[in-house]
Amino acid sequence: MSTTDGKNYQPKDMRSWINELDEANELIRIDKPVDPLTEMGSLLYQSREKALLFDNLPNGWRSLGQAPANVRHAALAFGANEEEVVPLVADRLGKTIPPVMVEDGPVKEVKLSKDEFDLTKTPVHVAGQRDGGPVIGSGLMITKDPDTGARNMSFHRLQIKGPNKSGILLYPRHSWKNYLKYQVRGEPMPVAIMIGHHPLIYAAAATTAAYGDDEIEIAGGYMDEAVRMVKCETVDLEVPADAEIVLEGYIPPDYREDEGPFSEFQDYYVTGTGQNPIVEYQYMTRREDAIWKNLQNGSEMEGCVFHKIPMCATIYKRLSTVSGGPDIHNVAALPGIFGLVIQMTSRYYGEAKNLLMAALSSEYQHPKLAIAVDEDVDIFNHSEVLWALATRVNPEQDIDIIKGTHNHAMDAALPELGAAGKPLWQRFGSKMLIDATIPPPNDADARSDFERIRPINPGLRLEDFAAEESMPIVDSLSPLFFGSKLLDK
Ligand SMILES: Cc1cc2nc3c(=O)[nH]c(=O)nc-3n(C[C@H](O)[C@H](O)[C@H](O)COP(=O)(O)O)c2cc1C
Ligand SMILES: [Mn+2]
Repeated sequence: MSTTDGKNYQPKDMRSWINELDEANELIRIDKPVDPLTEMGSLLYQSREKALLFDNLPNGWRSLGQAPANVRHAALAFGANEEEVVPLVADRLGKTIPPVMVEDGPVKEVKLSKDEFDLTKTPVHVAGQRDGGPVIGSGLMITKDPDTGARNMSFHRLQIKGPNKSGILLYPRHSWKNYLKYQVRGEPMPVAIMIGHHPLIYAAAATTAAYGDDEIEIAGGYMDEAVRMVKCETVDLEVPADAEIVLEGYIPPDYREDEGPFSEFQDYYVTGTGQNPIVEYQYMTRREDAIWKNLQNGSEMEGCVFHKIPMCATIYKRLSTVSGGPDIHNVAALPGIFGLVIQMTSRYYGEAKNLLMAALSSEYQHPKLAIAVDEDVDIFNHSEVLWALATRVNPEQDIDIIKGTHNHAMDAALPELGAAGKPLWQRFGSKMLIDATIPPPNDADARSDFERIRPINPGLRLEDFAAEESMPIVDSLSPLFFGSKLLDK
C-alpha cells in the first residue's frame, strides 16, 4: 500500500473507476443532451451491459450511472470475475482497514454555504413513472451513535423537496437507531451525505454488519487501502476526502412529511407514499469539476448489484462456519434479491437443509427463499437452476416452509405490519427452503442416478467444424449455453 497523503498518491475513487471501466470497454459516453427529469431513467433502465457517462447535462453537469451495471462490473471493481467475487469478498470482510485522517482533499475544492447551492439545479433524475419526484439514489449517509461516537454509513433514498431539503427513507436498521437516540434527546441528527466515489465504498455501505461496525473500515478492507477522510465544515463528522460531492445537514427530530413512491430494488414502488423524516442541508463541498452519480434502482439494476455482492459474501462467510466447515462453493442472489442459490457438495444427508436454514437467518433480512444445488449446476445460469429444481427435488421431502418469520419490510408479497417511518414496520411472513442437491459422495450408488450426460469428446469445438458464416446463430456460443460448464471438464 502506498502512503495515503503523498503527492503522487492515486487513491481509488470515481475517477479511477471511470478509467477502469473505459479500459475494459464497459463504458458508453453520452454526448447528446439528456434531461434527468424525463430521459435519464429510461436510458439507465435499458443499459444492463454498460456503464453510462452523461457528458452533457443541464447546468454543465456530468454524471455516471449503471456503474456497476451488473455483477461482471462489480467483480471488475474487486479485481475478480463473476464466479470468484463472492468467496473473495467473504475473505475481505474479515480484513477491515481503518481510515486515515487528512487535512484537505479534492472534495474540499469548492465550499458552498446554504444560499450558494441549490439541489434542484443538480442532475438528480426521476427514476420511474410513479416516483414522487427526483431522488438522489447514490447518497451514502454518515451518522454517529450519539452515545459512543461510532460511525455508520448507509444508502438512503433522498427525494428532492427544495433547494436545501430532501425527504429520507430510514429502514429500521443502524441509522434509524441513531436517529431514534437523537429523537429521545430532542436533538436533530447531524448527517453528512457523500455522492460519487469508488464503487467498493458503495459496496461497503450496502454491507449489513453489526451495529457499531464502521462501514468505512469495511470499505478499506474491500479496496485494500485506507479510505482518506476529512473533517466536515459544519457538523462533527468525517467524510471521504476523495468523494465528488458532500452535503452536510440535519434530520430534525419528530418531524414527518409525505415521501415516495420510489422505483425500488424489487422492481416495484412498494413503500408507496409514507410519512418520513426530512434532511435540511446547510453546506455543500465538492470538486471543482465534480461528476454527479446517478443510481437507478430495480431488479438487476445498479442498486440491486450493490446489494447482491455484500449480501452473498456475508452469507457465504456465515455458511462456512456451519457444522464444522461445509464444502460450500458459491452463493448467488436471484433477481429481486429475496432468493438465494447455495452451491455446495453435501457431506451428509440433511446437511443442505442445515445450510439453508442458516442462509435464511443471517444479517440480511431479504432472503425468504433459499435453494441448494450441487457444483455441476451453473448458478449464474437461471436455466440450470430451474433444471435442478425440476429434476432433483422430491417436493414432499425436499421443500420446507417456515411460517411466522420476520421478513424484509419491502417484500410486497407478504403481510405488512405498521408502515414506513412508524415504530412498527415489518413484514410478518414466511420462508422456504428447497434442497435440490443430489445424494452425498459417500452414497455413490444413489448419487450415480444423477450423473449428467456428457458427449464423447467433450472438448470438440463446433466452430472448428461449422462454416464461418453460420456461426453467429449457433447457440452453443452463448455464455448461458445449458450444460456448457461441463464441456470444459
Ligand atoms: C441502492 C440502495 C438503496 C438503498 N436505499 C435505502 C433507503 O432508502 N433507506 C434505507 O434505510 N436503506 C436503504 N438501503 C439499504 C441500506 O443502505 C443497507 O441495507 C445498509 O446495509 C444498511 O446499513 P446499516 O446496516 O448500517 O443500517 C439501500 C441500499 C442500496 C444498495
Ligand atoms: Mn451499520
